[in-house]
Amino acid sequence: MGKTAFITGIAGQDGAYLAKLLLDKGYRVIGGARRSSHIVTWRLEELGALADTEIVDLELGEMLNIYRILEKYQPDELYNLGAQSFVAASFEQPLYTADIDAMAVTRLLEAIRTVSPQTRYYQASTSEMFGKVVETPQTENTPFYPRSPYGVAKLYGHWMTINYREAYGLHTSSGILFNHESPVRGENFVTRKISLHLSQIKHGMRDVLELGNLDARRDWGFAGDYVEGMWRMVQAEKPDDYVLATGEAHSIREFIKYTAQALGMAIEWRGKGPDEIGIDVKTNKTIIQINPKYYRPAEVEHLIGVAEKAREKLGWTPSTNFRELVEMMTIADERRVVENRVCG
Ligand code: NAP
Ligand code: G4F
Repeated sequence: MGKTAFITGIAGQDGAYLAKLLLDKGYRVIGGARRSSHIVTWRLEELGALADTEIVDLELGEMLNIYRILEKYQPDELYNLGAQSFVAASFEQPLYTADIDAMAVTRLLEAIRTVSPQTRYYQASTSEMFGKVVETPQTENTPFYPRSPYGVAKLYGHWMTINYREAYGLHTSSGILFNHESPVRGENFVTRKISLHLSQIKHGMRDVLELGNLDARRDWGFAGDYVEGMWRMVQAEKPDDYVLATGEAHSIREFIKYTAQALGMAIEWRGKGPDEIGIDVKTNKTIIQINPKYYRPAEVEHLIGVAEKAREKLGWTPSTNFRELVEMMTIADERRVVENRVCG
């Protein structure tokens, strides 16, 4: 019999890629999704993982819901990917973010400790915990300095994961993952917003792309590579914490440049700060503007990670570079726009 894995946040980007990876490895995959008027299934469908994934109701705010799931399924592995994962929203909803991104980790770990202690646990930690970075590049040993309610909540979950490993001997690992993207990334995140909106502009379905800070730099990798790293952490004999990153950082401006190139467009920048605009060189129209509503109360300016420990101990390396990632996302979004398909 194959192993059973439970994935929280099955409806999200990483949930879909991980479900596909585990199904291909012969796992029984059970995914937790929030009960609402409809469950988001397009990502699983697009990756060909919907038919074989068992979806059950899971609200990470509900202790007994979590407890009953652990008691019933006794999974070999649990991947906690569910979260309020949008950094900007965490400034408006700090308490909700703390409940789902911090407290729910303790709910899961308590349920594992009580009714399913053999379950191996993966915690989706984040490079946002480095925030206002105290050293560059960042490794597992870099001190944390979170800059958003999201980063603070995730840091609590990270330390709880370590604490349950040390206190109770549970197999709990934490992946400190730098930004990872894909054609099924949520539309609010800056990469997908750019690939989708510029595709719509090219095909006359939108006039302007509105953005915030164009100078922020991120270490962007491909989600498909990163879920492989999660799985490798859980297979390791000893639980531990690992950075997954590409080791390259790029600005939002560069992401725009390469997206435009993939669409056969070119952008010319004029002006400064909130008055900066991006002009389509072919049509001479303003197609990019700054809207200060997208500025954050506290910004993370520059993240770049070193995944040397994951390479050495897990044999993990990313397979997709920045240019390939941008092209993959842009090609997928332009096709959706041309075919008039909504994926978001
Ligand atoms: P995502 O697309 O936003 O997926 C998160 C999932 O969590 C969504 O399906 C969401 O459900 C679910 N969720 C939210 N609140 C919930 C609740 N109260 N109860 C149950 N489920 C809930 O995020 P992702 O990009 O796949 O990221 C996966 C995990 O990795 C997250 O924990 C994120 O914080 C972390 N992370 C992501 C990155 C990255 O760059 N992608 C980097 C580092 C860490 P709905 O579909 O109903 O909204
Ligand atoms: O795409 P973002 O919203 O991602 P962010 O904040 O880096 O968070 C993502 O990565 C984290 C890992 O480091 C995850 F933990 C987290 O769950 C999430 O997946 O923003 C990236 C950058 C920011 O500096 C933001 O200020 O893009 C800048 N930006 C500029 N204009 C914008 C926009 N971000 C968004 N979402 N929308 C804009 O219009």
